[in-house]
Amino acid sequence: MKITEAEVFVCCPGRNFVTLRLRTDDGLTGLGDATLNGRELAVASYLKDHVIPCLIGRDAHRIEDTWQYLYRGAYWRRGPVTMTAIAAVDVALWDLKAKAARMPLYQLLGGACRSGVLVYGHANGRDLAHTVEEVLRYKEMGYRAIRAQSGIPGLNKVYGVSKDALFYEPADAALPSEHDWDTGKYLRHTPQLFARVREAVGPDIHLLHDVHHRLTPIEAARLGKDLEPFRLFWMEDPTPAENQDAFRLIRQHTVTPLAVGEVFNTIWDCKRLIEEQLIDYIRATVVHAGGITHLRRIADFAALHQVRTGCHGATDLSPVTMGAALHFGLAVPNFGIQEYMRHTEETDAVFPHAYRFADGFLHPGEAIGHGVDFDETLAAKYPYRRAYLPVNRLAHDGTLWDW
Ligand code: KDG
Ligand code: MG
Repeated sequence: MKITEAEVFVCCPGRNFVTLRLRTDDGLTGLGDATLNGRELAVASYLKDHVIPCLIGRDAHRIEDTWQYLYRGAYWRRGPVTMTAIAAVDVALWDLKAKAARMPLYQLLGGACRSGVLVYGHANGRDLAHTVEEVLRYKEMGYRAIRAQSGIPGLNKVYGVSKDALFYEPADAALPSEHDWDTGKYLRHTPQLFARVREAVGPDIHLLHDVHHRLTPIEAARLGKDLEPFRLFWMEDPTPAENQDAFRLIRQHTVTPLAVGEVFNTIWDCKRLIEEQLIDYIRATVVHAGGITHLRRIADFAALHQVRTGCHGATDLSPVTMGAALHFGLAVPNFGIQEYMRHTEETDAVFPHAYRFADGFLHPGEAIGHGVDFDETLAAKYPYRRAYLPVNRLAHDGTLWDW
């Protein structure tokens, strides 16, 4: 099964996506997602200019060897652009192998370990009352796990609070929009939010919250402590994780479970966090952490330390990634939860897929491969539009802050 053709498509059906399509001499096609939010064209160029010339003529069955070839062979290792490009090739190759075997991908990964993939949805509101309403709406739709984010009185624009009911899009402008931040207001508001939400949904719904890297370690420790009575499933990205020791400090103060890693690219980014059991869930994902081949390695390492998976699944991860992540989530032993932000109808039409939501779970379906397709003709109607993630500034003096 030799690779005869490789093409990169950049399209914007509601938001930007980069898609890699490989074709083989026996007429099969495999798809990989190469979307890196706000930096899409860098990955498209990395693939077109540097990776594709090395792929033509290679044996598509040699997935691990191709991974090593692209990772070690490039000499320049790691980083979001490189690892997203490698992921796109890797997922396309797994898709091809599963199609050649005429099996759904999860069967090649060892078969199902569970009946479905538990997902969490995103409820976000302008204020406390609106957020409670949104959480109840998600409960009504069948979700068993719900992330809650709320606007904060006195702040203009805050991460995680969107205009649309179901589709949340942080890359919302042709130049970065500006968000406000005030740690004191946030630390006072968030425990009130979860007190209201927990009271409204009862004890059985899993509740999650994303801090989005905006606290210092000691502030995060305070928040974790204040949220303990509401028994969160996790507190996500409490502080930036470049300094992995920061998590030891948070851990010393709170039993609120911690999740981190949506911006991680390799096992090296999470090594200390996992081996010292400083986190509970690892959020690295198929598309930004080197594909299924590398994510499996991270998950196996995490399993040794009782850390479970909690893969990133925002709208900027295309349906191709969602499909691949669901096969992975069905088969991986130490699965925790999968994020599921619904895509727009335009996106779903460009990427027809076999996965389905029912009763709080997603199932990847029984189509061969990863079960996600790409409508090239329809995609051509949605050309790339430059879109940036926002920046965050302290409200009182404009200092640039983490977001
Ligand atoms: O591209 C960035 C988004 O994917 C990210 O901001 C979403 O934090 C996020 C999440 O938890 O889904
Ligand atoms: Mg997040």
